[in-house]
Amino acid sequence: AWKKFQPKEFATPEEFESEVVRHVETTLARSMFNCDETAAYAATSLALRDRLIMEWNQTQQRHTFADNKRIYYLSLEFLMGRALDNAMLNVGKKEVAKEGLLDLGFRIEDIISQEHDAALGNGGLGRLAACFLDSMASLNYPAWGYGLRYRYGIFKQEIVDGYQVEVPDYWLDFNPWEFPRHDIVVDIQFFGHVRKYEDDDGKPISVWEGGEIVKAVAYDVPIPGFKTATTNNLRLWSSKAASGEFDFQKFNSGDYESAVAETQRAETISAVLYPNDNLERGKELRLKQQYFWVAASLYDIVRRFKKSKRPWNEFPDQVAIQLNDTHPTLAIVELQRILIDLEKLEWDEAWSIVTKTFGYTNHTVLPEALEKWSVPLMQNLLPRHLLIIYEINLYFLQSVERKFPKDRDLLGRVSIIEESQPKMVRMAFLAIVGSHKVNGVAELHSDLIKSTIFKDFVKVFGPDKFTNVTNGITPRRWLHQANPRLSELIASKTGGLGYLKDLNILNELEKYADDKEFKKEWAEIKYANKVRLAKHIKETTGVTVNPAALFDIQVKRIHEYKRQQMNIFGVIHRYLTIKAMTPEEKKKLAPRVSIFGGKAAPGYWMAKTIIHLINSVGAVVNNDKDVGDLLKVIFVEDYNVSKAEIIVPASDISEHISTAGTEASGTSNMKFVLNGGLIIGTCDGANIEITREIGESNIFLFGNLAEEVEDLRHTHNYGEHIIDPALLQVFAEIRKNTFGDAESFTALVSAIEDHGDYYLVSDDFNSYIQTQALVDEAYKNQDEWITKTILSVARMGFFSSDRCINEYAESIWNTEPLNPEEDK
Ligand code: 26V
Repeated sequence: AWKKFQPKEFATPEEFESEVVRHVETTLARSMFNCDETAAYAATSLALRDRLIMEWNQTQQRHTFADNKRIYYLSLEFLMGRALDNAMLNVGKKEVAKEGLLDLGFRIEDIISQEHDAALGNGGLGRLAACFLDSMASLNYPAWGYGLRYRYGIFKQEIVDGYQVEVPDYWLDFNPWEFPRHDIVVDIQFFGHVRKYEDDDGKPISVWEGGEIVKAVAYDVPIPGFKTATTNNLRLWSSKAASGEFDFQKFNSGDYESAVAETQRAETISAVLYPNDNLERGKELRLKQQYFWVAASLYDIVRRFKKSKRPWNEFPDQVAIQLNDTHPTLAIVELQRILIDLEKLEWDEAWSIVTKTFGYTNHTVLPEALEKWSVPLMQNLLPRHLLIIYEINLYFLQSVERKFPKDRDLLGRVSIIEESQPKMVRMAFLAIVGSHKVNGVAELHSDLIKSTIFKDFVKVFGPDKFTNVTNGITPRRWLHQANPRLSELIASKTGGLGYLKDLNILNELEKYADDKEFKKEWAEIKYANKVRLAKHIKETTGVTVNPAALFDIQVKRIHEYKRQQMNIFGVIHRYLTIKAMTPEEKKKLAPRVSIFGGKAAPGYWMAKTIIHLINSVGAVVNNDKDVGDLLKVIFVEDYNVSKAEIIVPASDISEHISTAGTEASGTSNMKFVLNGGLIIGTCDGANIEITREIGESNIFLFGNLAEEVEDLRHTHNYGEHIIDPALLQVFAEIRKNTFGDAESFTALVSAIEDHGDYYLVSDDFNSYIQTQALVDEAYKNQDEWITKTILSVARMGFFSSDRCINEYAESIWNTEPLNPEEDK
């Protein structure tokens, strides 16, 4: 009889140790005498992985047995970062592992830092998907993530002579966190043609024939919940040539290159993550990626549903699919195709199932980021899907016409097909029409999509189709893991780690906001975190920074709308101010370290110029004896999730300074405040709700409001455009070649002076500088500053991604958690 394997409990450090040794000696075929940190990392991960896979199996069995509605989160990006520390903390075995490893002669931090980040994402959108997976598992939702297994994640950034250089991120060399499922393979079709005929009953039939087949192979990544029995699954698809090997005939006749060409071409599909965020370029390979991933995922979801033998009309009761932006919108078309072409349902019945199944999240209002695919491209690659899109559009436009018979313009405005040359498929419109709910990611953003880009759809569908779910972050990674000492202090005052499951418990910290002892400890922890970052800065840049200085941090993708250029112009302004100060005045100024980090899309020349300017300013300021410790400018190379875990806890003030109305939410703003930093920011994205939660006196807001932006832009273009005098001074200094050849930076300056200052840097500059002066003043009063940070942390409960997931479950997915205790 089959006796179930009992995984090791890791009840004692010795038990853990013995599993590590077993993996070193058997799986890795090494001896304890040549076990270095890399091998120790590998063995530690493998030991933990054994446990995760058992829990994964039990979870899947439980979910199959219960047969509840499942959530499928489709995202082209999952920015997971490191897995080991997270796995140890979530299963509650970090202490045991720590002691076990120490006994083997290793420090756990050194082992953790061996791991390569899983960097399958660009920025906020991908990290949000990762936080959501953590929350769904921690809350016991039966949920799957579906994505692509890129061979190359986001590129590594090197700074060479002040310029960004991109290096490929080959991360799969050794990845203990994935399980290849060579038995789960799906054939994916591309190209070909559609043959139409009538069946015996005269019903029109469409068959998609010909073209080529690529195989999708599943790789599973276990997602352990925090202190739960749930381990969910992230399924990533990898592409493989259908023939498996190359063409032996060609190979034997000496045509080696074309023999491998097919294999190469198939494998290219999942080879690389597109490094643009917020810029759509309409590349065929990107469309191939999207369909490949969507078709494989839907095949998997439909197969699982069919096992239950339920009728099709119950599909939406069993399946909720959330579209992370428009990237997976083809899933709507693919499900309709499966239902009408393969399962032979009537169009209307199929379409009703489809729309009940999908929800669509919008993450940006920037017009250049809205996906559109050319009709000829789609006709060639996905001929059947294009026909279905036309039919979806026809029925949709007919319904609009019935509702608004006299409004011809409206039809053109809401059509899924843009009548341009060539015609384009508007993916956001398709996503809205094919979903039952559309949500934005912060209140302002959700209001803006209703009043701007999707205005006409509010008219057509009514306002209830649109909703808001303000983003959140997982407190497990972004507090407990990144800032263990702060977590421990909070736990000691709130009755243990329960606050990590119910973040509103942080409220209990309010009573310590004036507690002398508590404040002292609080301040010591911040200081220690700053020392840790200062050490990293020293090691990576050679610059010594004073941990007692005010750490001012802006880390995020480099983009004009996020306005790192305004920050560095502000730094130059500060530099000039310091140079003009008397020694007495200098004594009164709080020393500052301005820290930047972030990647520029490889083809985004302006963003690269901003990086160059930051580094050039740093090279001058950091070596100026007149300035000394009063100002340092640092660019942290290769900002990623694991760097963020060092940077975020070390901040005194962080910058979230996008032009109002452009940053959909932002999530690092939440991470910084949760770690006891204050923020300076515009009235944009989630900053607004953060202000509402923590109180206006605990945040430094500045700048024009979203409602004022349009008029200001109009004035720049058609009225008088006066540049802020302090900013002109900064430009004059740049022109003196103070920071190297001024010509390198003309584009940055003339975007403001000559090209309408689209992002309103000049309009907000004075307000920005003045507010930074308020920050200087406030920081001098450390006692009050600390009180502000404690009160802020105490009021951040709302921004847990657990709250977000519960809101999605209730208002979009109509699902409930599956409590494993009750179920057992
Ligand atoms: C768009 C595109 C266009 C095609 C090429 C590749 C690519 C990759 C990503 C995107 C999506 C851009 C939208 C985005 O990342 N939005 C961010 O979403 C965060 C989570 O909701 C939010 O906090 C940020 O404010 C928002 O900018």
